[in-house]
Amino acid sequence: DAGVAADSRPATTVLNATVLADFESRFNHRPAGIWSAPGRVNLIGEHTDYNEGFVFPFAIDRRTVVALGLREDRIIRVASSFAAEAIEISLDELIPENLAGWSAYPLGVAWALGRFGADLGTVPGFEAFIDSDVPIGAGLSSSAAIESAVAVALNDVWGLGLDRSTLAQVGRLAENRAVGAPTGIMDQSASLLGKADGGVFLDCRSLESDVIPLGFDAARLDVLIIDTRVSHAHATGGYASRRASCEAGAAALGVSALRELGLDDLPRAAELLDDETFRRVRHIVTENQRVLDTVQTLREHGPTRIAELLDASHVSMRDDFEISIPELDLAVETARGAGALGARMTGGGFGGAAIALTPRDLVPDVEAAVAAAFAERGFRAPVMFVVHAADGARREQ
Ligand code: GAF
Repeated sequence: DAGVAADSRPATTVLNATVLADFESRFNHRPAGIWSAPGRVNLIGEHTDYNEGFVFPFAIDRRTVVALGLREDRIIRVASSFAAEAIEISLDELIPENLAGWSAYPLGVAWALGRFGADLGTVPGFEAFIDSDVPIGAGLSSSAAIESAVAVALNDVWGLGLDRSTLAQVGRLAENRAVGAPTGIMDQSASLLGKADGGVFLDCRSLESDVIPLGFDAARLDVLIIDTRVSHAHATGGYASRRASCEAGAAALGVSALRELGLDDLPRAAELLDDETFRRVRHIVTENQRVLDTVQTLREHGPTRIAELLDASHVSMRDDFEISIPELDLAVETARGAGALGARMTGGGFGGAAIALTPRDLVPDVEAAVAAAFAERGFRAPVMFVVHAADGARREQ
């Protein structure tokens, strides 16, 4: 597979070995085990999760790995390959206000488990070492991968018996309260519920989910990631303001969440709302419909036919929700011009990556065309690689 061969990321087995060695040299004993969780890419359904709508992401073959062992006291120590210093905190001091930086992700999960049944007054402390090959800041949910890996690890060693859907809520609570990003439930759900070659069709209101076979391999299609390397920050700015617009639109239209609106409601919304709020609402309503149409099309006609829905999703994010940037628009347009069947920005927006559903043989052509177009416009060179749908969080050893 040309796309994968060009990609020099270490396999999870390599990550497992290095994380084990790093844990042992940092903490001087063997961990209780090693757990991992993948990043995700969203195929379609953007900003619909916190509107209680539908999403259709898949877990990718890039993973975060955590080696973790229990202590006999109340101390937690976390270390990682992305920071020199280990962070230490007592379980007695574990509140969101005390957490900051990268360690807010793993420590936030430990705190959030306390809200979902763990008795933080009696559980033992632990040590953890984290490593990852999920690119950071590319919109591939490196943060949800950390949260999900730590959530499954602590669920095991603390003997909590929580199911995957609950662990996704734990990760989301950590992200919202400890990290301070007002995100929805999609990323953690994809990381925990994903399956090889399957997309996670999730109803973000009921939290019911279904894994739908993607069939990309049989159709000789690849999902090419085009990472613009323009970094995005969910905790501030545009993401929160889009969320606020959706809430204002729902309130003005008398519904508890935009999920309750269908295409038929748009004429009334156009009359009642200002132009900008209306366009925000229209994106959510049409995007929810596109998720449903994508799943149905996939089931009835296979993956080639979903391409036009991906294109329509990008136009809606560019023009109505206004979360795209020139680099993402260029990536999408160039990929389509060079043979991708459909393309869209993916994730929260304002930076990050686009995806291009591309016939496998044309992946090199699309990569070359996008690289040339970025150079011509004077944009920073993008990073491109193919991803495959992979299994969700699991115990490795
Ligand atoms: C980010 C958030 F974390 C998700 O919850 C989701 O809202 C997404 O942006 C946009 O679809 O990844």
